Amino acid sequence: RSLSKEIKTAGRAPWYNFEGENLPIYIIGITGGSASGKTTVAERITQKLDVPWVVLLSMDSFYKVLNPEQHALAESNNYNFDHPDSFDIDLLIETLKNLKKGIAVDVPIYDFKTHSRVEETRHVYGANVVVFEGIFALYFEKVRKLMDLMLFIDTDSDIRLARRMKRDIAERGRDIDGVLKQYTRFVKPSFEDYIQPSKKYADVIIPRGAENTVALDIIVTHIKKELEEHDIKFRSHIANFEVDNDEL
Ligand code: UZR
Ligand code: MG
Repeated sequence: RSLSKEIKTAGRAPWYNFEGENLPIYIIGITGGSASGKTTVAERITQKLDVPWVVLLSMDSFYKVLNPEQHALAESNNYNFDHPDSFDIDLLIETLKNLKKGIAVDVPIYDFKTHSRVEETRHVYGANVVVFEGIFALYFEKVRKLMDLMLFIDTDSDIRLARRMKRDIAERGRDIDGVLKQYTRFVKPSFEDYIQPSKKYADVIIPRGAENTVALDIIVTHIKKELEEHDIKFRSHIANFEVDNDEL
């Protein structure tokens, strides 16, 4: 009897074992300053991992819905989107905890134009690996406790500002003055007060970001090794199960 056949006939998703217990789900947290390359690194890791169920989660999905007053502030670039309080951390923790247990989740889709959640959600069935990226991915202790691997992307602030400028002007309809104002008022202080200090929790610090292919290779090799160890535990569990069955 092949293992994969058993899983199929058992009619369960592969992140459960035969006793219906959850297999360990591996959660990777990626942080770094704005425009450091978090999203790109998360995508590269996802591509290179080559396991069936990898889910990419962005902290952007967990922005709080703004009330009319905050909405007005946001319209005039006076709302601080770079503060830990602007995220719905309870929902984030609930989502990560459910994924960790192999339970399907509905991830909100945030619309930056209306500063609210659109009606549809992104239904995520479950995963073997979750890659979670965001400016405060390593900031909250309760979130860190759910992580199996924590990465900090260390990209120079001049490079980050240049990228942020390009991105915000090209994709977010901002102008130079607006970007610089937001950067000095919110983005830079947030990096210094909250993001940079979260570096101390990282298992690995990646200089430069996605262009650092050596770092990415080393990290992916490590994750694959960890996953294999999980898998070996899984297989030996199945082996014991079969021996018990034969004895009956
Ligand atoms: P990263 N942000 C936007 O401005 N618009 C969006 O649609 C999504 C995000 C900004 C957000 C924060 N603040 O500074 C930054 N604002 O993106 C974090 N306003 O995202 O880590 O990708 O730079
Ligand atoms: Mg991003």
